[in-house]
Parts: sequence; C-alpha cells; structure tokens
Amino acid sequence: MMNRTILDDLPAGVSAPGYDPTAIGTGIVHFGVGNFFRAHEAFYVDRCLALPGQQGWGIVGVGLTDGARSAAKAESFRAQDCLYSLTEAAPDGSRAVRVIGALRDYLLAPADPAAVLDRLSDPATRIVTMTITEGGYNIDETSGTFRLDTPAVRADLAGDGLPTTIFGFVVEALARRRASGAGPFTIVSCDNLRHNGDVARTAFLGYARARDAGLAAWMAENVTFPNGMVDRITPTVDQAIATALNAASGLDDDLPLVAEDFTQWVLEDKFCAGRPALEKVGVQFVDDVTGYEQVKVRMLNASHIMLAFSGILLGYRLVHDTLADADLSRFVNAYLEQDVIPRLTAPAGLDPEAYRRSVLSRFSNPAMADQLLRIGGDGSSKVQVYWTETVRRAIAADGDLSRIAFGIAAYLEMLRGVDEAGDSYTPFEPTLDAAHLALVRDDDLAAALALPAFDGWRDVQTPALTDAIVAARRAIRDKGVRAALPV
Ligand code: CS2
Repeated sequence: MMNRTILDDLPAGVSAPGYDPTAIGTGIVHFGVGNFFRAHEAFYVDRCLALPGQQGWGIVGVGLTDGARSAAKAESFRAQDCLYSLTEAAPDGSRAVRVIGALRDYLLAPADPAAVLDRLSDPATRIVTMTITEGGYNIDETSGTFRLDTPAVRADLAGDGLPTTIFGFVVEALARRRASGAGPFTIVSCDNLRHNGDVARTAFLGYARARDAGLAAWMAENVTFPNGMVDRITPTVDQAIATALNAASGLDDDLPLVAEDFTQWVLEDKFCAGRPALEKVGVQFVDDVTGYEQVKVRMLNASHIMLAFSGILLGYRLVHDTLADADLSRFVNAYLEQDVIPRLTAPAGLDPEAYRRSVLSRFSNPAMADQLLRIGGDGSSKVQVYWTETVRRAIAADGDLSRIAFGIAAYLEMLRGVDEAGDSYTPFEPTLDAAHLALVRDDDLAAALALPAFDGWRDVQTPALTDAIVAARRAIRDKGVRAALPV
C-alpha cells in the first residue's frame, strides 16, 4: 500500500507532487470524489499547490453515498494519506505517471455528517466544488426549477436531523457562516451541463428559499456560481486495469487512475472568496463560457452517447473499437458535420472542424479502453443535456431528422438490455423506474417517447420526429443497427 512515506522513494518515472502534501492547508471542499474529479480538478490544483503562495488550496473530498463500496474507498484514502497515482496516456502510446497530493482529507458524509458541516463552516473553506452527475441537481427539466418533492430533499428541509443531500449540507453551512461572519464561499459545478453554474445556482437557491427566504436572499447577493466547461476522458478502473497500471508504474496503489493526456477547464472568473492561481496551470478564464460548453456538450458528449448506444447494440463494449467500425465512424461524423456544427455558435478562435477531428482522435485512443456502458449510463439525464439543443434546432430549421431520430431509437433499443448477438448487459439508469422501463418494452414503439429523457423538446416534438424514431426502432429490430444507419 502506498502512503506518504513513498514520496521519498518513488519508482523511476513516477513524478512526485512539487510540494510537501503534509504541509498544506485546505481551502476547497469537493463533493463526489470520482475518477473524473481526481484526474481533472485535483490534477490542476495539484500543480497549483507547487507554486509560491498557493499552499492553502488543498482539497477535502466528501462522499455522499453509503454502503460497502464507499466505506472501502474511504478506507483506501485513509490508508494512503489520500495520495493516488494518475497515469496520463496519449494516443501514441506514451505515458506519464504522477502522484497527486491535492486531496488532503476524505470524509464520508453518511458516517460523519457533523464533520462535513464543520469543514464547510470553517472560514478556511473558500470554494465548494462538485461532480454529482448531470442528473444530480434535482432540477425539473420541464419547469427548470428545483424539485422540492423528492424524499431526501423533503427530509433535509424538515430539518429533524443532520442533512444527507448536498443541498442540505451546503445551505446549512452557509447559514452558519452567515451567522458567524465567516462569509460566503464560491460554488463551482464541474458537471457537463449547459450553464452548470446557473443550474447550481437554481438548485442551491431553490433549496434555500424553501428553508429560509432571508438566507436565500443573502446567498443570492453573496455566493457566486461561475459557469465552467470541464473536459477529460477518465475511464472506470476495474481490478484488471488497476493491476496493469500498478505493474507499469511500480506502485502499489489501491486507487490508481488513468486518463487521456488531453485536459481542459474553461471557467468564469467569479470567485467571491478568492481562488487558487489556476490560470498559471492551464485553466482558461473567460467572461462567458457559453460557447465553449455548447461546443463541448453538443459535439463531444453528444457524439459519445450516440456512439455508445449504437455500439452497445452492435456488440461493442469499448469506445475505440466502436469508432474503428467504418459504418459507425461515418455515422457519427455525419451527425457532427450536418446536424451539429452548422447550428453552433463557437467562441472566437475555436474551429469546430478542428474540434471534431480532435474529439474523434481522442475517442480512438486505445489506452483509454473506455467503456460504452459507462458513457451510455444515465442516458436519461445525458440525452436531455447533450441532445436537446440539437433536436430543437433541427426541428426549428425544418432540417433532416434522420440521424438524431436514429440516435434516439438506438437509445431506446439499447435500454432493452440485449444486443444484436443476444448477449445481455445491464444499462445503468439510476433515474428510471419499472414503469419507465415498461414503456420501453411496450408494443407501441412511440410509447417510450413519454420518458423524461425527451422532456427538453416535448413542447416542439413533431409527428415527423415521432414517426422517424418509430421507423428507426423498427428498422433496427428488422434489419439490425448497421443496415438501419441513416448514412
Ligand atoms: C462522457 C463523459 O459520460 C459521458 O457521456 O461523454 O464522461 C466524457 O468522457 C467527459 O465528459 C469527457 O470530458
């Protein structure tokens, strides 16, 4: 097991943090310590901590979920002094391994909620960041408002115990900070959402309003929610991958991580209580992040799920294998070139054609061995975020709906859990219940269009789109994905 003693004697080729991790303070609390956070935000902060005057910005991670897996992860972090290794793997096969020291503590909220509140209320905490997934903000897509009716939110609002939701924790901590004079902190969403800062604002203010109008007004005035675009492909690491990563690095890491060599973080510079010098380590600060997030979500994430749904049905399990299939590669290129790029407003200096090439080359990186079931997982939330604008624009322009209809059809067919060869798999759909899944199996192939995934364009849905989706589902069943592809 690795821990801080290993830093004195790292295997050849492994870089150490450029600072002493035991000597830094913590100014950031992060909710949702998944692989993406560990390879992205923690990677940037890690490099910042090595710069003069930046030693107060270590991160305290918070896990919100209960259960054996979370407990095991917490135990590994504890045993390793929260250190872990990141392997950055380029498409040409070259690799770099570094030990990341930015995570300084890890708290499991269900086990010790009071410790989480203490940390959030501490004046040293000046930024709260989060990766809680696209669907984690508890927003009703049709009304665009925070849902107060979910059991966990109701229980937190009733306030008869310590909170369990991120909304409960953050808003309670802000109430304490307002009372103590510790002041606000900045709230930064690192999820792939359109205007993720605005969404976070809607969520946290929505919760706060239901709790205490005065506190909500104080938050609206003092807390900032910068929008940001985050990007780095970070696959799931199973036991076999972990063993291979450790064999290559020479480390004995319980929590090794692999990510592509590409990474990007574009942020609005709206930090109400200070921030690390992230601009010195590659974070781009811009006045308006809209164009960047539009390009990223509508091109990268949208084509990623398009590939995942169709690829899974064809029996593929990994992204780079799917893209090596000439028919699927042609299809996803046509989708980007004809349906997405013409309707984008890219920021100055960003060439969507070059971006398309770069995205597809990143997808073909074999070192990622990225899982289609991960990419296609939680499709219900992702479809809403990644496809809605493209569908709405195609309908408004009276454009060709065949490719997007095919993508929607592939999503619905994929949800049935059996590929064309008859092999089963389990789609990961945390927000769909049995009644939703029954709609997918309904003989009426249009019935599934009632799923929440399609709420974002329900008000403009046309019979032509419905017909195209039903026809594509039928074609996939009758002829198979390959023959049913619209290009
Ligand atoms: C993927 C993302 O889950 C998805 O749909 O597109 O996890 C993707 O790998 C990241 O957004 C890349 O930055």
